[in-house]
Amino acid sequence: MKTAFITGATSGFGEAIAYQLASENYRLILNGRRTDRLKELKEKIEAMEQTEVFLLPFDVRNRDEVKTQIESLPEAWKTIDVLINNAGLAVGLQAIHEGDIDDWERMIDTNVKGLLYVTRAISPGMVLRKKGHIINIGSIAGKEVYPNGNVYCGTKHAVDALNKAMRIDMVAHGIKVSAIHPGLAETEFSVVRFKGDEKRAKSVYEGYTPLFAEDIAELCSFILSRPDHVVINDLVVTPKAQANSTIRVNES
Ligand code: NDP
Ligand code: 8X3
Repeated sequence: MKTAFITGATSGFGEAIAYQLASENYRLILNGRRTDRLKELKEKIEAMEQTEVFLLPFDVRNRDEVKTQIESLPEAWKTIDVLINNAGLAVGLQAIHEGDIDDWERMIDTNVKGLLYVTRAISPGMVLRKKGHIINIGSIAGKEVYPNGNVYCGTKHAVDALNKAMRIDMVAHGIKVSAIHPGLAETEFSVVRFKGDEKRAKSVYEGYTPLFAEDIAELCSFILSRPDHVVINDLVVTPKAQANSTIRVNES
């Protein structure tokens, strides 16, 4: 039975990936900051599937906490086969001269530094075992930039670069590295971006069918289920109504 470690499993993609991989008999180590949600998820998954869930709540921005929490995993949970670097967020949507620097720090600390801290703690074990698969959740915002997306796009371009860099560093150790770059997907992403403004968040997904978290979970499953000799490097996925970061049509 393989073990997958998922960051940001309390909602959206991370939660859907947890259900998907549980249904495929992975044992799961689930991370996020909201422990109540993690506990609920563990109960639901263990009731539905023949698998085990270990909860490891921490804030990926806290360098010391990331290291000590991952080091504290019981022996039976230390062999991590799959790391899904998913925790991330956008905060704010403002022109560069009007942006809130605290928002910028949150995005950079979570999306870039947090992903690095977790990868630094988990990848040495994969290298030792010469086995493992890292999936980085990037974004279409890591492939293109769009008005007022400045710093979020910057962080996701960094994830794109790190995904390529990790694959170069890991190839000699037999570890696969893949990325999924989704376009517009209805999760809690926009509620977080617009700081709890549910109405504004909902309006982002009106007039067309967006991606759903389950779509991304299925892609994860596809990437992980390729034969050993095959690596999906990079996967960009949008809703049918979206051509790129700036062109999106209404569907009637
Ligand atoms: P959600 O807001 O639904 O989920 C984000 C998850 O990240 C939550 O579980 C949250 O958990 C976790 N998280 C955020 N900050 C931290 C932190 N500091 N430490 C630990 N966990 C954290 O959004 P999505 O599911 O949509 O987002 C998942 C990833 O997908 C992100 O990297 C996002 O940038 C990316 N993405 C999203 C797209 C979209 O349109 N939805 C499109 C492209 C990419 P908690 O708050 O409990 O800590
Ligand atoms: C989320 C997709 O287009 O809102 O990464 O940046 S987008």
